[in-house]
Amino acid sequence: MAANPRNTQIKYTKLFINNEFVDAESKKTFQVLNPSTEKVIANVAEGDKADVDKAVAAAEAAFKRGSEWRTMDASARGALINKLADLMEKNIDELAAIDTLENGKTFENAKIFTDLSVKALRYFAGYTDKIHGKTIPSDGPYLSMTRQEPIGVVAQIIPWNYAILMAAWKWGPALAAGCTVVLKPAEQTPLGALYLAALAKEAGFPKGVINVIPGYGPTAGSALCYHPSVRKVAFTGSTEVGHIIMESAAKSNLKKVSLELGGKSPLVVFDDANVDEAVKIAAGAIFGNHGQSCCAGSRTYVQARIYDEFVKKAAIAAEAIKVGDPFDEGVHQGPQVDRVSLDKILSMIDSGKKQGAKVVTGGTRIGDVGYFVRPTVFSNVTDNMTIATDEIFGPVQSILKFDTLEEVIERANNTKYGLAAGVVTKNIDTALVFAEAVEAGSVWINCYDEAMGAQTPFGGYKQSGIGRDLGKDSLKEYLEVKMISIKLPMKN
Ligand code: TXE
Repeated sequence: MAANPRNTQIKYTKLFINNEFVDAESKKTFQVLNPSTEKVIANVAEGDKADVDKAVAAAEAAFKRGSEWRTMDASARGALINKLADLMEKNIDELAAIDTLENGKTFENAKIFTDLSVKALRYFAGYTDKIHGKTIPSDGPYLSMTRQEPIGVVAQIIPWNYAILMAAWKWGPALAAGCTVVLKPAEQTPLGALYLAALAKEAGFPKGVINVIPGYGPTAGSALCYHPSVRKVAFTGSTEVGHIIMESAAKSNLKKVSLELGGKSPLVVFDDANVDEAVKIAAGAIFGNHGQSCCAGSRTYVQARIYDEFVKKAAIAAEAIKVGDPFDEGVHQGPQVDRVSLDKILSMIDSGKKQGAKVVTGGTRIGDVGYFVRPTVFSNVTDNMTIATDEIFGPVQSILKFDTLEEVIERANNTKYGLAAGVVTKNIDTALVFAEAVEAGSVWINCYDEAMGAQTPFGGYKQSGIGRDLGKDSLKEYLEVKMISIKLPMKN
């Protein structure tokens, strides 16, 4: 690890197949940029169909009956996952520096999320020898039981916003279940996953159990989704690509699909709340990770009586966010991940202005090098404005006004998404009625985005997804249930 984390050397830039770093068959590479400087950090091997075929073949061989992985004791599998977690912990600064270099999140946050990744792996390591079936009272003289078996070769396609955390969220349950994996990291952030692959090799995972293929979605990603030997695809990313992934699964081998997609999550502030506290929760909900969070609280509903005060204080909170070099101490917000994202955010801000919302603060890019956006607060937002319906994925808070609980429940649910929601109130009845009525996979009361540890399931209703990451619920995404019945001489 370099003394200055900005100078961290990039060691791994090739595809990881069968425990070896190899060039792409095509020998093609693509550039990974530092979003703070727009300079090239590394040229990375660009995987495509031929490489996916190799990686899937390696994962298939590793999953074959009698292989080292299949015959390994479940507890030993847990020990291996824990060993990987140990190595991540040992290299936490270097991993976090890579995350900051390629993604732009603050170094401080990158360390927090790497630590959460370690914890996620440890959580699933503990499950390896606790995955078991049932005995069932069938009719007749039979003993019936179930086995929970690994589904097989799994493709995992992840985004760039929490590159290391997403890899850990996906690997943890898949490896605990006994699957083998081919991971395709996002094209913006392949370096963290490649570093993790090197650590997995060092930990002692048998060859072929973990493979990493950097590359683009429509090429490498699509090849994985159409591959006839892939039994399951786990995806985190946009709702648009979620549709494409289901279609590929349907058109190929009906592989299982789990999807964690976009959101437009409501955070509802009632007028009995402490306004300062509510402003803080709402700012954290939308500005955390530069707004690049699928569960960001991107529709802030505030009850009419406290609306003006809330807006004023929200602007002050946004202005207090220090934007700058993500390696600098005290900086809260680095750059957005790439030019495409920057342009999308700026055009959404523009649409907000054109459709009649009021910019209370921010609304512009900062500087002309790096993809920095001033934390932005819109007031006078109405439900049909694009900034209230579409995912912005940037540091843009949209504040809407409401009057009653019934009204806000209906408006909160009036979206194709259903990932998360929050409510701030001192009234337990209000909080629980809202929490039950809102169509969302996660609901936070008097907090937001908290307790996102390995223990709690995470995923969406409606077009925010299918299935769950984390928690015990995520394991079943990687398991098949086999029923075995044995004829007995008599009914006991
Ligand atoms: O997502 P994509 P992008 C949302 C957010 C963001 C928008 C676009 O609103 O502004 O999506 O971001 C791979 N077959 N979220 O373009 O394209 C791709 O290579 C198979 C929400 O980054 O969905 C990458 O690895 N794979 C989200 C991954 O999908 C394909 C996080 C995500 O990229 C593919 C990110 C294809 N045809 C963006 N096309 C969240 N839920 O957190 C792309 N990919």
